[in-house]
Amino acid sequence: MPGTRSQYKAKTAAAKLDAPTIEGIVNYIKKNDVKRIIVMSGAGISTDSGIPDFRSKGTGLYDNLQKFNLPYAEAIFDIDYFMEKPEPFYALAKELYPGKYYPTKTHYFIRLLHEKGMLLRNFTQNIDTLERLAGLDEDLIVEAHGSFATASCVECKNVADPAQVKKKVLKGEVARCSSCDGLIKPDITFFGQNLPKRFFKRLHDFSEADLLIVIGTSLQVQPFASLIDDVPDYVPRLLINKEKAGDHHTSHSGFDFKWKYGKKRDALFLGDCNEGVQKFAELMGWKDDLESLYNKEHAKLKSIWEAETLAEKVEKEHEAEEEEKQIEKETKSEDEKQHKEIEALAKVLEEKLHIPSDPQESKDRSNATSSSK
Ligand code: CNA
Repeated sequence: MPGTRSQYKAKTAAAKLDAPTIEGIVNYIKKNDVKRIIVMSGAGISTDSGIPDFRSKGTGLYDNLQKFNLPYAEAIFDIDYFMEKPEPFYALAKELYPGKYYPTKTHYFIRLLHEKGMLLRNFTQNIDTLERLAGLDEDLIVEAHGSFATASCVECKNVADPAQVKKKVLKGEVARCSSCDGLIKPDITFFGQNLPKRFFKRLHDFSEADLLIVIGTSLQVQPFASLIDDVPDYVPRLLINKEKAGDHHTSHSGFDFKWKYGKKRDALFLGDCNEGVQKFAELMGWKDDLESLYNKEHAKLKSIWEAETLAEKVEKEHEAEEEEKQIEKETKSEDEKQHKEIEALAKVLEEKLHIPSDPQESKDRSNATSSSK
């Protein structure tokens, strides 16, 4: 049921920020019963874990694709190009594959929002699965561009065994379908492909949000970028990013950081996202919560990965030992075989040349031969 005009006006008045900053947003949260925050995130929240983003000058993937000899940078994520030449994507996938990257403070900040009962949903463009790794429930995440978590055949759509795909990717080899030999592709959305069904199913979340936080994205990929306009007009929006994005000077609607039209609902933190969320947490009185959640979970993951690395090392050593034993066994049986062959040959020669196998007999025979002369 839509509300009345006065309700709408009341909401609009309440939503006005007293400053276009994180402080302004935190004051708004404290004054209002904010419980349905949507976080829209992008590659910028994972750069601190070591995964490059697309567009950062110098460090972004698009500035570092020369080795793949692509016709244009985006081709590496283009479905038509992939069908023709999957190798560059697979080479890149090896570098980006989940498993050795830790979630950042920003990922844990999103989880903290949930633990504080304030997160409605995290719409992420990221494919690195770090939100899951940070312990956020799957139900709270919308992976708008898919992820590396699953993979399927581009021809017959059969779901591939994730362990097999991982093995192939880490070896830098192209995975093929076991039933039709078609190309296997991790279920990340390429240019030219539809977004996952779940993305469209959850779009109505935006009309229920009471705050939008956009972190670490250049807001250049559609339709994701225009979701910032899907929250109601009275809902405040905060961008935390190293550069301005989604500014209404560069797109039709978008953010209005200058408050030129008096909406007073957009706020900006220009800088590193981990610093931004730390400031946010501090102003909310959650500084220690964020710190301890990050430290605890980071240490937990570290010990799991160290144990896994150790187990892999032991397994590899065991495999190497087994291989060595096998080679030794084969060499031994080869030696025995040769020995037997030599013995058999010697026997044939003895018989042909009438050489006695007993050396004494040979001596006797030679003595006999010389005395008879
Ligand atoms: P993008 O276009 O590369 O933009 C990233 C934005 O983040 C830029 O505006 C940067 O200035 C900003 N940024 C980078 N580091 C930080 C930081 N530490 N603190 C604050 N801001 C920072 O990436 P988008 O996410 O906007 O583009 C969408 C693409 C990127 C999606 O299709 C993703 O699949 C794709 N992508 C994902 C990953 C990943 O999963 N980690 C990595 C690379 C690309």
